[in-house]
Amino acid sequence: MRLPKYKCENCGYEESLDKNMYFCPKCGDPLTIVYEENELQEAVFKGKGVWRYKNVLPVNSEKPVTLNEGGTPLHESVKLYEEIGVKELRIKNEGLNPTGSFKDRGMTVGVTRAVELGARSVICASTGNTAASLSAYAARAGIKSYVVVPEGAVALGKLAQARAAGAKIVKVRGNFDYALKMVRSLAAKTKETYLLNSVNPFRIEGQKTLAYEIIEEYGSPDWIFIPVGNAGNITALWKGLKEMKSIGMIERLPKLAGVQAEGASPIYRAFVEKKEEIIPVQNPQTIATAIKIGNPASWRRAMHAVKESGGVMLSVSDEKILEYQKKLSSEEGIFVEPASAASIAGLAKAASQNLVGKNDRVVAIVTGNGLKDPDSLMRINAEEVVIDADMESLKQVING
Ligand code: AN7
Repeated sequence: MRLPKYKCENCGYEESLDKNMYFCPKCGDPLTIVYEENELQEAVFKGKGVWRYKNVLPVNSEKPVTLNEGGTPLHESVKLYEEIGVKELRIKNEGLNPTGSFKDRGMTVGVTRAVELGARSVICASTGNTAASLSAYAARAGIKSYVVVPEGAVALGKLAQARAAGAKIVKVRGNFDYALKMVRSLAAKTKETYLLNSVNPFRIEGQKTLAYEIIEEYGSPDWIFIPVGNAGNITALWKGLKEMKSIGMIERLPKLAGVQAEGASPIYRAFVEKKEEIIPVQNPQTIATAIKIGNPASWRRAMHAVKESGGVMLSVSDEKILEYQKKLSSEEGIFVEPASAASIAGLAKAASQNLVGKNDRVVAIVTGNGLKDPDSLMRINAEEVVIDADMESLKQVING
């Protein structure tokens, strides 16, 4: 069996996985890990979660750094599917991963690679969830983690997780894009620390198992809707789907819809304006702090995925994000953070524009747990009363 290797999907450069690399030395794009067709076709899946797909993951360790990530539920929509107007809607609940977001799928593989390389520390820039995930896996591996975050722009739950895990938290006076630029330059200049943003191809490999799980459980839907920030997850989703096709698990690939928040939507803009390059948003703004990203590192791969699938990029307002965050809870019982609700808000928009039809079977990815960022919910109208501590008052409430 031939081993997987690095490949640059932009310019075709190839290199052995023995080297520690993140970016193409020729064109600077993030590298991808590719397999020979027969490596994929001969793969056997057993067990549960991310490591069920061990045969198509690029690490050999018998003892991966794991918290039993993956294997998340694909909930059947009981109400929203009808309200939105599609035949079926399944909601893949990535907020039920060990640290509460999809990042864990990538971190179990990424931190296992870091340990294989003998790294003594790991680092990431983050809007919060990457930091929460990396610090937990680093703690488990017994190595130091550094998380570089935009000061004042990370949800409380995520910061609490990183604090508890013992990460060194570096707060930058600037947004996520500056933080990522800084850790990228650091990783290029030093071998001391291992970079675990989604520009790291091992992260993408772990995250592609999202696609494997959906296909094994549900087959190929007509559409998959996914929130987009730095564009790593949509890249991973498309890679996983294409691998499933080459294995012969599906005949037809779904269309992808990548959903950005209106105030942080450079890929969406390039898509609708049919531009070859994105124009980074200098000062991104959205209540969905997880996807408050103006210069997505993997934009080119995201754009390619969406176009190749025959899908679309969409943008949704903060108002719609909050509306569908509430609806996901009150109509489906699924509590997600604002960025996650972008996928459902995007689906509702696509259906209202007849991009998605009444006969379509749709999967929407919700990426992070609502407990991460409860602040946004404290601003909405909810059924809340304060009563005196006596039975009469309680009876009055119950009886109207
Ligand atoms: C809940 O944690 O970028 O398009 O630094 O936390 O792969 O970036 C988080 C991203 C969607 C977007 N939903 O995924 C970070 C970070 C949630 C997220 C995204 C993020 P990508």
